[in-house]
Amino acid sequence: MNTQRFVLGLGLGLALTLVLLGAVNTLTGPVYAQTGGSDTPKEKVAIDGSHPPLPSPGVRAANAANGDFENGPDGSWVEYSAQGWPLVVSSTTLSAIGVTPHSGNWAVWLGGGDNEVAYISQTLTVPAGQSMLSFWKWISSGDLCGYDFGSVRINNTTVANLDLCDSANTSGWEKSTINLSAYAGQSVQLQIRAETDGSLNSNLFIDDVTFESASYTYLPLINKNFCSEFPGYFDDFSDPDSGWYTGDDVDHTWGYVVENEEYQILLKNLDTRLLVTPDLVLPANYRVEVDTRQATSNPGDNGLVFGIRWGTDTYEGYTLLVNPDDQTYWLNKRWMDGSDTVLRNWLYSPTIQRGSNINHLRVDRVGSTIRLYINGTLVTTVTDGSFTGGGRDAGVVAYTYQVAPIDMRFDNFQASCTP
Ligand SMILES: [Ca+2]
Ligand SMILES: [Ca+2]
Ligand SMILES: [Ca+2]
Repeated sequence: MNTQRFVLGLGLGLALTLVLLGAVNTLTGPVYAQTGGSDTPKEKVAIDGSHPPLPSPGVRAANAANGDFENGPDGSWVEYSAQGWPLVVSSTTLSAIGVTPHSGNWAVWLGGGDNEVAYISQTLTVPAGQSMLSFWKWISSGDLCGYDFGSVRINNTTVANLDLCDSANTSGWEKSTINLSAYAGQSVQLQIRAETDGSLNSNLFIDDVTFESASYTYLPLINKNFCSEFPGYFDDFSDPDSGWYTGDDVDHTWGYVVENEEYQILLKNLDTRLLVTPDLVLPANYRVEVDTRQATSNPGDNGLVFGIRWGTDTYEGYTLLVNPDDQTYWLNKRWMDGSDTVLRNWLYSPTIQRGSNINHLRVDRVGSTIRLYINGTLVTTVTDGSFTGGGRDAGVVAYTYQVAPIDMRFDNFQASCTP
């Protein structure tokens, strides 16, 4: 999806049927009271289990053009060689030197001679949900370290160095991954480069340049609460270029509302829902909070997602929804296979502001404990050992409920450490 990572239409996979009076009977607190409403049992929107279509394909398709080089030298990549050599080369050329492309029949050959400066470059948008640049490299050098160099540059700033020397030889294809989340959502110039000195040859072969989800890189950080390495995240949406996804399709519109300095999820039809994240890499213990409101009188559900880990066209994590119409909240966890486990099933809380008033939602995740706060009041504490460890993502979400369209707004989205 992702955005992959960042935007996905959701399917609950469960029929969410709620009889409010039944739920109220289980409460020991205030009796359910709803002014202007009906005491007759209501149903949440029944979900038929089918997934709504994913948001527009453009959201997730922002990979490098001709990233596998299978179109040959089609101009997608600028090629520069001080020696005037072609850089996107075919397997015919490569097989002569014992190299097989990582994919297909084409790859990039940088270096291969003395006093060479060579690079391929392309202007592209770093996908906000898939800001991990990945590529396959093959280093073959006869030099000592310190003379020939490879690098990856963004806007002519080096973001990664590759030593081209004997002790760095890969003896085959090896994958590199570089975190470009600092550039998420931005149009940048990507350059992959090699420079050689006056003796002892070095080669850098490149293939399959693409972007991936940051979640693939979380493994080494599991169980490490790298709070000191997490600077915190805050967005008041005053800058419409702050990197959140924007888009529009038949069921959803998502993006900045510039005049209000808010982020919007507009759901146009029933049985639709959307979650969006800014591609966070959270520490193991964290706090996520946001201000939510429904901008029209049409009621729906809005909330937070957290503990998110993205897969290919799917994700796992928690969803907190608040319904400002009937002052209820719901917490579930969704597994990577799309199944759900409901942890709190539409419980009433008088702290939830009704109508179009702002609700401040906050989740504290500490170890296996989840605390949910609404407008500063602790409404529930959940012990659940799933989706723990560092490296997970969080964001905002909206669901339709009974009527469409609904227009949900989000502001002051914040993530911070809770050591
Ligand atoms: Ca290829
Ligand atoms: Ca050299
Ligand atoms: Ca704002």
